[in-house]
Amino acid sequence: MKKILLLSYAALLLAAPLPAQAPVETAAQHDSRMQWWRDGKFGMFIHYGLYSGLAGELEGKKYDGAAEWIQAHSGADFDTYKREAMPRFTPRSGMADEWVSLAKEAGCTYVVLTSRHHEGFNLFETPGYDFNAKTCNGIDVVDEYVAACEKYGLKTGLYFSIIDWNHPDYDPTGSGISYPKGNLEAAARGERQFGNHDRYKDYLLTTFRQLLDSHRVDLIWWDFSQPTFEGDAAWGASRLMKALFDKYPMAIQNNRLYASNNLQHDGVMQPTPLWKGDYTTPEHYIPPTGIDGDWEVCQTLNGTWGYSADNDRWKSLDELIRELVDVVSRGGNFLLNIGPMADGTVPAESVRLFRGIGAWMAANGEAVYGTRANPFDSEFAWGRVTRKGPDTLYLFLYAQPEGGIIELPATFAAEPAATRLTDGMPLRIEQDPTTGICRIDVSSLTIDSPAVVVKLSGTMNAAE
Ligand code: FHN
Repeated sequence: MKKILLLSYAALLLAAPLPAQAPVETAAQHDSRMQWWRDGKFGMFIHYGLYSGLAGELEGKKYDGAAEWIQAHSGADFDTYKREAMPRFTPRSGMADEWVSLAKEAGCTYVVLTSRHHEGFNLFETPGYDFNAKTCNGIDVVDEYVAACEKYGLKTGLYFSIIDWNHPDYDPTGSGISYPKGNLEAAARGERQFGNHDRYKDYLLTTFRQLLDSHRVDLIWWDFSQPTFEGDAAWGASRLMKALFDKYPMAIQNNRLYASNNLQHDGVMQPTPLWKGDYTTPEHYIPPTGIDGDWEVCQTLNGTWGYSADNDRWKSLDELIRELVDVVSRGGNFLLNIGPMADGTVPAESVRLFRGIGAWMAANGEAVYGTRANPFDSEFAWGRVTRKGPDTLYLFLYAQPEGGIIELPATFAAEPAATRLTDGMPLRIEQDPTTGICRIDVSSLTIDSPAVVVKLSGTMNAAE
């Protein structure tokens, strides 16, 4: 595979002066590389960094909203931020095992940990740059995390912030992204420099290579770009992508080395062209009709990615399970976040919710893993649909349909069978070839979970 990719790179470079972007591969090679991710469906996102110790409070002032943005929201300069945050950040050996074990229990098939967030603090050893957890706290958090993913058999994802509010060469002026006011003022006083953004891009590539050389990854979650600040001009995107695929040709990457409407909360999001990344990343938003191509919704449990001590706006278990089903039935993946505390402890409510999802997934995961989107033209008032191969549908009942009868605009080559997924209880089903309607009597089912699943086995005839 790697030889094919490298030859493809060579062909690309010879054929056009364009920088090498994402892998040049056939559709079949792309499908093979994406297979585990497309089938895996459900991942855990982990936001852990210096901000976790601050927990939404800095210099005695509380900041609502995204706790991992507290330096930008407070305007603290680098020295103030380090002075306040470092003593409160107390990573504990063994915490990563707890995170990944919880992900496994919840039914996640992959995990994505912030290896570095916008504060620029690396959770892995970065020789030549001391602002990292190994130097400061004696623990390479990413080392322990990758080992835990291996131990529990989950795919290893790493989030890699390309934004860096504290690196001396990072130049925020091109990005228009919120930047710690204190650092701008320090630069005005000549106490810090930026503007040599090319040197920052070199640092970014060096640091990314250090990450890859010491840790095996299956997925990179870049974050994030703006229309005015993206790609090679902002980050040296081609070099970063090449570094990834030279080392791990089967790895997967998201689309955020380039700007995209990830934060859009209405309408139809644009799919990602493959040279910009492998999938689109709607955030805190479930596209009502999905997105063409591969896509993944990232979502929090309570509105903030990093740990916030005062935030108790937790979602309900039912709400989260239905979000998972909504996403998967529309053809997407669901990446659900935890924000561990200062020492890596997972907040009790996060543990409860993930375990609750795990209990539902243990009984119904067959209807999620390895499935593809609802094959029908629209959704149904009673719930959602997924499809597995040519001859299996899964119907997720959020509520009883009118009259206790599900009507599907489908007929089947032979007599189909319908059963309750959890125990195989048979349900009455009939199809009417003249009307093209299949009816399933679900009146006997009690809707005693966020989604009760009916398995429909039969080879669907092509839609008339
Ligand atoms: O700025 C980050 C934010 O802190 C968080 O990491 C999210 C997760 O998708 N990404 C960026 C906002 O889009």
